[in-house]
Amino acid sequence: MPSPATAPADDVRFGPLVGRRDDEAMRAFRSYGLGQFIHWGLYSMLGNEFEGRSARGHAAASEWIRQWNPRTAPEGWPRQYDALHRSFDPSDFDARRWAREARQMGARYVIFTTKHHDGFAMWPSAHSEYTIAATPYEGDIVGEIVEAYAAEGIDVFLYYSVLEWNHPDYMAHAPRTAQERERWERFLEYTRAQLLELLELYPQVKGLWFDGTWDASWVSSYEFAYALEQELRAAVPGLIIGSRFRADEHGSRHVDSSGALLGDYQQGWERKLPQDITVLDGQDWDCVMTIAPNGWGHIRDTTGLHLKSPQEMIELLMRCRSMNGNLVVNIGPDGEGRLSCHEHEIMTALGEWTEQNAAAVYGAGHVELPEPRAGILTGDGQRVFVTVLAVPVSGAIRLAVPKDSARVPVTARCEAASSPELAVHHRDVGLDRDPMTYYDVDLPAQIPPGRPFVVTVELGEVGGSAQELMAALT
Ligand code: FHN
Repeated sequence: MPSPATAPADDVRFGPLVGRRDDEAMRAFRSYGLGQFIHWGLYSMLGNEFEGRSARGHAAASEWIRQWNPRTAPEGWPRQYDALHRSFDPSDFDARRWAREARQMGARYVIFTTKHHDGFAMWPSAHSEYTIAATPYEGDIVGEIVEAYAAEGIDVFLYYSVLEWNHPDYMAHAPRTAQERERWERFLEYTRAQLLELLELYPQVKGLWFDGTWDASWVSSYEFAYALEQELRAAVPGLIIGSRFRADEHGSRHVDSSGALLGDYQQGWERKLPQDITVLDGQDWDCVMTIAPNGWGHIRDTTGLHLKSPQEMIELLMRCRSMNGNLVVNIGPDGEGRLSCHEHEIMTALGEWTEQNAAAVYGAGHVELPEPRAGILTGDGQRVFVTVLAVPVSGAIRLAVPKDSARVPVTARCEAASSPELAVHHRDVGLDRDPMTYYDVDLPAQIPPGRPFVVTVELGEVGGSAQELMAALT
């Protein structure tokens, strides 16, 4: 998110390495529309409980269960947690099935947790003993995910947490003594080695999604991180790195102290959306979203938690698109590799919806018109798409268009209706000195039940033949 600039650009030496990119990879990023986030690791085996005791309210989130408050944690915690890998053997894991379902959901990119804050590597890293290679599972989970998703045409981003709870060399504070500096240097080298290893093993990845980069130790390592970002970008040309990776020398994160974005896109939108497009300062962005209020890893017992409905997810998706962002919907498979019924329901609904309304989602973005009360606007230059969330009692949606606009609504359709053609009427109902004029689109007599639906409005020249025809009809 933008934060106030506190220094002129000249005072920032460790600011952005690249400015706003317009290469193929970033153009693809801008049109992804919908993504899938997968939080999967040892915490997935627990589902936020251990031996019948719930960690809800005692740890920040289900994937944070290792940090269970010691006052209420089970005996021997977190040692018990650190031994979970000995029985990690997901019998139902099928990367190809996940990838197929992600494609059917309409996801164009996936972000997969290679290593969360517990430090466990889901690939057989040569730089750690605490990896998938030390489990009964005989496979490389990251490798399987990368291959399966890429085969479905879904771009892969690797999530990587710098912060590690149980690494002997990790510390949250900036190193103070010579001994701490030595430990921290070792940790930095280990981080660098793992990241380069990931890119070497899986060169088809399109991006790295960093997390756990807020501690003072990492923030103060800005010079190291700056050099490492250069190395990572050189290792995979076109690699996308968001704004969570590193701070500048003044400790500013996401944007540097002069206000410039630190990375290829703004990565700060987590479980919340910008109020409106002006907040975004023209930055590329995505929003990562949980289905439960919080909790990215599997939650076995969701009793009493509000799980977002398919309708809510569709609305969030279209709000993101209306502000040129992507929505990334998180799933937290269980320790066997199974998704919950609700996750399936959300994915199926998104799939049906994005398939029917692809034009409104993928190639479309912000429209410089006031949003109608009925719903959300996206557009592609030729067309305006209204995602209708609330049907007006008038039975029509009203679009406001500047009076001097060269292109105005001429025809409209609703593919979800039994008779898709909709009438468009020019309404001269402006207020005194109103710079806008108004167009009403009659909604279908039979409103498609239970879901938001899209009305596609074709724009044409003022007074063009289509508009004259409409005028004759109305
Ligand atoms: O602490 C993590 C959390 O567990 C989760 O991975 C999210 C995903 O964006 N990131 C961190 C909090 O910002």
